[in-house]
Amino acid sequence: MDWITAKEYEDITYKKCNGVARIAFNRPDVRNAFRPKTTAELYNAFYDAQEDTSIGVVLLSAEGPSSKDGVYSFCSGGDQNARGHQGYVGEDGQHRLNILEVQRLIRFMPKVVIAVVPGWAVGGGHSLHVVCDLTLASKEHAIFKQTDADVTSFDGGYGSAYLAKMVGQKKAREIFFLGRNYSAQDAMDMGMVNAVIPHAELEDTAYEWAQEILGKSPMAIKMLKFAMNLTDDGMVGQQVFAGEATRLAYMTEEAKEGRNAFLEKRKPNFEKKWLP
Ligand code: S0N
Repeated sequence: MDWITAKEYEDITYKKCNGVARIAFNRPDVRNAFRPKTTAELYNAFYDAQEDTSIGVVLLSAEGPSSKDGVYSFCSGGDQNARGHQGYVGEDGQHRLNILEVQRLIRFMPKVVIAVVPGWAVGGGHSLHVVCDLTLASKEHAIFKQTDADVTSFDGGYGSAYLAKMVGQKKAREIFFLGRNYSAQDAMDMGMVNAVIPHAELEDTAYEWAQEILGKSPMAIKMLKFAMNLTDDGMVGQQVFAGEATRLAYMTEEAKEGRNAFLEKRKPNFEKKWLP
């Protein structure tokens, strides 16, 4: 694999290779906690991947291990040093909750996003893996944990409610109310991880899964993602799915006739093709 750096950032790395984008947290000494700069960079990179028509799959991974103690992490959530009284405070002094914008971009982007979890996935980092389409986890080092109730910084959206759809109500409540550590195998048994992978093979396996997905119909993958999102996303889910239905309609002769008739100031001739 010849990963090429797509853009230089401070808190993340961003690379591309053969239709795959890899976005990785790069603050391993603080267990890859995100501060406002991190979330702004994540949003920027995810948006670039969304807009790049050569990219079909995005890996959300993490650099590491920590230079201090050799521990691997995916993400430990919001950086508690940056937490103010109304959100996380950036260099501009504003209080933001902009990880939620990153979550929405992952959720609604018409491409598959795979969480590649090499170590700790905690708090808002746990929520990020939940919102990704698939999760692959390191057999030896991945640990899943919800500390939101310990630090009064809780995700009442996808991180908890969607998790409950994924693992069931009782397990989701256990994860949040007790805040225990779960191994990659525990997480797979609960249904929130797709595969447990030996650590040394994790990144290569994620790339292979991405290549397998890239062999499928882009249209089908996109419509299936949006269809599976729809029931949990209410009117926004319908809007996203319906937008793609409109795009498909644009491709028909009927739609071209509708547009042309308007531009040519004449009545449209739809040839009365009312399919059964
Ligand atoms: C990850 C844990 C369990 C790892 O434990 P371990 O291995 O014992 O390491 P530590 O010694 O604790 O940590 C090593 C160094 O890393 C620093 N550090 C770790 N996590 C953070 C962090 N989140 N913020 C800042 N620093 C962190 C440690 O301080 C230590 O530094 P040194 O070496 O200098 O001592 C363990 O570290 C842990 O429990 N971490 C905290 C996890 C946590 O509580 N995270 C926040 C939980 N809440 C959220 O993330 C919710 C945020 C969110 O998504 C959200 C939700 C709704 C609305 C908005 C938002 C939003 O964020 O915008």
